[in-house]
Parts: sequence; C-alpha cells; structure tokens
Amino acid sequence: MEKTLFFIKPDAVERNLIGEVIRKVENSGFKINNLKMVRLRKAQAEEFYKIHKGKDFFEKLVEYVCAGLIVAMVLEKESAIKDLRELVGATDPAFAKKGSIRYDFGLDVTRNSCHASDSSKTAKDEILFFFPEKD
Ligand code: IDP
Ligand code: MG
Repeated sequence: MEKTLFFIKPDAVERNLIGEVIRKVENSGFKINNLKMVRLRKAQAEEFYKIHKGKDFFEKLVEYVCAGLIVAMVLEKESAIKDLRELVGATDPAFAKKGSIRYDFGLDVTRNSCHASDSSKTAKDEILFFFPEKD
C-alpha cells in the first residue's frame, strides 16, 4: 500500500480542528499508520521547506509553521499521494474544491490548515523527516 506524509498545520490545531480533519481523512479511506504532535524548530522548518528557499513567502511560511503545534501522520491507501493531494485541495483555500480540507478549514494561502506530500520522492523524504525511527 502507498504511504504519504500529512500534517495538520498550526491554524487548524489552534482552532481545535484536529478531530474534524482526521475524520475527513479516515472517511476518505486512509489508514493512519503513524502519528505524532510536534512543534518544529526554525531550522527544522527551513529544512522541511528547503525547496521553497528564496521564494517571497519562505520566511513567512517558516515562521508560521513554527508558531504552534502540528500533528504529523503517515497515511496509507492505494494511490495515497494523489488522493491525499485531491482531498487537501488547492494551496490557496479560495481556489480549493468544495469538500476539500482547505475548502472547509483553510484561512488563507499561508494558513491553509494542512500539508500533503506531492510525489513519491517527497513522500519518502517527508516520512523519514518526521518518523526517522520507522520506515
Ligand atoms: P502545497 O502545500 O499546496 O504543496 P506549496 O507550493 O508546496 O503548496 O507551498 C508550501 C506552503 O507554502 C503552502 O502550503 C502555503 O502554506 C505556503 N505558500 C505557498 N504559496 C504561498 C504564497 O503565494 N503566499 C504565501 N504562502 C504560500
Ligand atoms: Mg508542496
């Protein structure tokens, strides 16, 4: 079964939406394979988002994702990577499809409630980033 990395961002954790988000994920056929609540340090967030280094939103993104607790999980499903991106919705919640997590809960293009890996390579790297103790 394919695995992908998902995390609930600080805006959703702060608004007590962990349960709502996980309900949507589980109702969409994903199995939670591993889960933890963490607060990223700045250097960790910079490492996680290094592909965006140099972009105008990089500093703001790093600051935001470090600003509170996040809930990271490994999700398992057939076509997990593609299907989770679909469930998460467009980066900017204003353009997210009805029924997607970002449509329901996202506040703006930075505070968009969740992260999902975008390819098999990033899924592998991102799972290891959060769960180095388990493959
Ligand atoms: P994704 O999360 O939909 O894969 P990416 O382009 O990989 O989107 O960007 C990573 C994160 O950076 C986004 O989820 C969002 O929080 C933030 N971000 C992306 N584009 C912008 C922007 O134009 N302005 C502000 N923040 C942005
Ligand atoms: Mg991305």
